[in-house]
Amino acid sequence: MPRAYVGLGSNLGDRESTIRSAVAELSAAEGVEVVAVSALVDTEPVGYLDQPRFLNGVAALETGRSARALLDLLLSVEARFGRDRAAVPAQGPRTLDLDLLLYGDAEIDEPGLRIPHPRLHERAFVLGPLAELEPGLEVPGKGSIQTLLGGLH
Ligand code: PH2
Ligand code: MG
Ligand code: MG
Repeated sequence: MPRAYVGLGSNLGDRESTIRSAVAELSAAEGVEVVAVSALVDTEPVGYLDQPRFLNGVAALETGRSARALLDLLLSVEARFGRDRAAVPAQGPRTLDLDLLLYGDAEIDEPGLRIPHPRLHERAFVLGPLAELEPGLEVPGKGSIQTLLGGLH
């Protein structure tokens, strides 16, 4: 079964409780086993700066679902936790953000589904938790997680 990594983010409401509940929903979903969750870290907003601080982490999953079916699950969990994609700018505040970062060693470029996640390699709040879970990780098409982390400084 492929191992997938999901970025966890929240900057509205009770951030930790939302993220923990969302991870529990992923665990309960058919065809998904949550095998590890990184530490959750408090981070400065990146990109769109005028918004509250985020809590970020990464979950490692084993899944029998296709990448597309996993993405659909992530979007449905986001929606259940009150994320309204129409209400705020794309990079703006949200109760819950679940990003499909990696799906095994797949490289996918389809409408709505790009893997590895296109901004993964430039975001410390993703690379740090990924390296905590899998220090020897290779990001398809981008190189080792350690090299990517080193390149941020
Ligand atoms: N997500 C964004 C934009 N900026 N900044 C931090 N620190 N954490 C995020 O998860 C984040 C962000 C869009 O998805
Ligand atoms: Mg997202
Ligand atoms: Mg995101």
